[in-house]
Amino acid sequence: MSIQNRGSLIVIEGLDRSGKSTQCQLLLEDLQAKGKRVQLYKFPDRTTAIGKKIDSYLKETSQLSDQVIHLLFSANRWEVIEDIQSKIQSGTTCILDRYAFSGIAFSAAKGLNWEWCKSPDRGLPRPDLVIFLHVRPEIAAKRGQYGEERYEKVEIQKKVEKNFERIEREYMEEGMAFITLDASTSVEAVHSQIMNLVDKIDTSKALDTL
Ligand code: Z5A
Ligand code: MG
Repeated sequence: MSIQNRGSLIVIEGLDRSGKSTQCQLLLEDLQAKGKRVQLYKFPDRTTAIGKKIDSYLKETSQLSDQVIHLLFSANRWEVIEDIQSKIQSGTTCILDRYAFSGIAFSAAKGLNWEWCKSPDRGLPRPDLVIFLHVRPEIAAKRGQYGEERYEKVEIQKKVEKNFERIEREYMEEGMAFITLDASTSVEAVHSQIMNLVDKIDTSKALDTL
């Protein structure tokens, strides 16, 4: 199959409760309604053996060192990446609900070295488009289920927000389409901005790596 027929790789990132999963689902349904082949992946994928360890860490029923949990989040991406790559090659668009950028932003917020945080995800496919949903942590904290898991505290989210700003700067300098959207508006308004960006993706180039 020629590169022109490959699917695109779209990542939705954002702070906690910024509406990532809501928007991923709407994007999936919209693309499916247009007759496209599309698959949604969520990170962390809590269904695998590694994912179950991550889930218990997030629910604070187990403790792990900062380095170990960082590597587990990365391993949780590597364990499905062959599947994602083959889907893309066969023309299926893949939507990722969080990706390596969350890994860097959260682990660096705990004080881990920036470059060390980036290194285990090097070699993963580079997205065609990253959309970062921005909501002020104080507003996100008022949304459903906030505060139930380990990182759902406004102080941590503020550090994570700063780290995402740095991530955006660094990857944009490398030419990545990393776009921040104001996600404090309505679900429909955010969705229509996402569709505008997705419509402009150019899949004529081969996917690069992170
Ligand atoms: N983490 C990490 O440390 N390292 C990594 O490598 C990765 C992740 C991949 C769990 O992630 C934690 O793992 C996360 C980062 C860390 N910790 N934190 N914080 P997760 O993705 O599994 O977390 P989650 O439990 O799914 O929450 P979430 O993804 O942050 O929520 P969301 O997907 O962004 O939001 P939502 O579920 O779509 O919506 C939340 C609520 O807001 C819901 O009631 C909606 O109806 C409502 N909502 C949505 N949109 C709107 C608008 N526009 N207006 C008003 N209300 C809205
Ligand atoms: Mg979610």
